Amino acid sequence: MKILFRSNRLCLRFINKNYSTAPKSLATVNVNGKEYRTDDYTNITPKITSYINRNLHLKKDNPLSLVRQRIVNYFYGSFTHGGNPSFSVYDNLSPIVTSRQNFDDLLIPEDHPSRAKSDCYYINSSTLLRAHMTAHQSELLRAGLDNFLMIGDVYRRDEIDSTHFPVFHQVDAVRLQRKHDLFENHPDLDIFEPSFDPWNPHAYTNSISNPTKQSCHTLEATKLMEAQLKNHLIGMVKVLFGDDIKYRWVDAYFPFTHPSWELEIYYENDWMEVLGCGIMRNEILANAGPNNSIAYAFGLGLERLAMALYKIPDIRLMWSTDSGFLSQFQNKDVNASIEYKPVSSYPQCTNDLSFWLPPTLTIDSFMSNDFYDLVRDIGGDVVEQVKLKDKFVHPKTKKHSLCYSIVYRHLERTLTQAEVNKIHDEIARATVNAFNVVIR
Ligand code: FA5
Ligand code: MG
Repeated sequence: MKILFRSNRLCLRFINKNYSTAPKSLATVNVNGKEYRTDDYTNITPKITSYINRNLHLKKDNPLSLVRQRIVNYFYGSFTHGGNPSFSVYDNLSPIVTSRQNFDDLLIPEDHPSRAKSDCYYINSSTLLRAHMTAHQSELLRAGLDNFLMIGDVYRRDEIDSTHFPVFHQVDAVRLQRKHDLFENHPDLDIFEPSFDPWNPHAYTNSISNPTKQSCHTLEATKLMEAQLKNHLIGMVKVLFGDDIKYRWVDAYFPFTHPSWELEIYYENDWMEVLGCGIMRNEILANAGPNNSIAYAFGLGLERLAMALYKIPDIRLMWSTDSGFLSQFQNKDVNASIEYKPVSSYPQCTNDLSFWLPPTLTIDSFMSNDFYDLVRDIGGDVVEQVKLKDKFVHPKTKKHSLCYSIVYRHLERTLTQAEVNKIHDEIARATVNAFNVVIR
């Protein structure tokens, strides 16, 4: 899943039955040393639980940590207040959050596809592994903060390839301004339209039907915030990649910002989305406390930036504990230019898996993310990619069939065909058990 909050995500996924690798018979599950009750939402797997506390973003020699430090330095250096950095940094917040934090506080509608079991790792219906760092925005605003960065690991059920992993890292930020900060030299200008009373925000229905601004905000405040937001982010990208970096802004949609944009950079002959951002919905600020203010927010992916910056070809390498990988980032100045050199490239091994779906399932209703989780649980990190190779409906029996290619490759040694076959057979057996399919 590349885009969590685009409005055009298919809702079709909702109607399907979910496969979960979690042991259903248990009434509780232990996550990070704490027992949680399970229910029909529980789909967190032991494999996923094992990533909690790895904290790659804080490990000294990990490329993610180098990029994190450069971003933090940029924000510390660019914004000071009386000589002190005006941004505070939270990089140690627990990834276990409530659905209120991850969704409700951010105005994400009840039926929004990003809440689906097929997209998130739920501990139970009210608790999940955060799917984005924005989950902490409201609690930090409630605590009285106005300029802050939230950095950590996020969890999403997703496809498998060189740029997707179910655990990745985000830097999220909020920068809040009051009238006297924003319009220091223009006391005649205001944040809010005269029809909106910031001291009584709930008496007003804030509309986002105008693409340029929220109805409660003035055009001047929105445009000034947009200019600051874009300048700050382009400044950051230039500090990382140099002044010549090619970039473009794309209009976007997030339930918690309006207007919203995504920033893409040109990398390896293609545009790559690196962050989402926008002007925070005023309802979120009003609910969390700081009225009479306007804020921008953004969220970026550390892996994408690290891959582009250090020319790291595969996202799984970030998790490597191999000294051949880590030594390339060891004892380096955070600003050093580093180009990753593959330690060695081991051969791939591709095995196909074809099966007939049971009469209750069709090609469209088969939950591919459930299948990907199963493959990952059994194959572990030697699974480099799973791709749908073929779909077929039998003309007579009308039975549906799918064929997936599973690409196996170890990052640190050569896999033998016998080893791969053993894993592949296990995946086939588990697929039969989980989905009631018949192997072709
Ligand atoms: C979000 O997660 C929003 N919370 C970002 C945001 C915050 C918008 C605050 C507005 C205000 P999105 O799903 O697009 O949005 O992810 C943000 C970034 O995370 C992406 O631009 C990308 O850099 C990174 N990202 C998303 N999915 C993956 C993935 N599967 N693997 C690696 N990086 C990813
Ligand atoms: Mg996106």
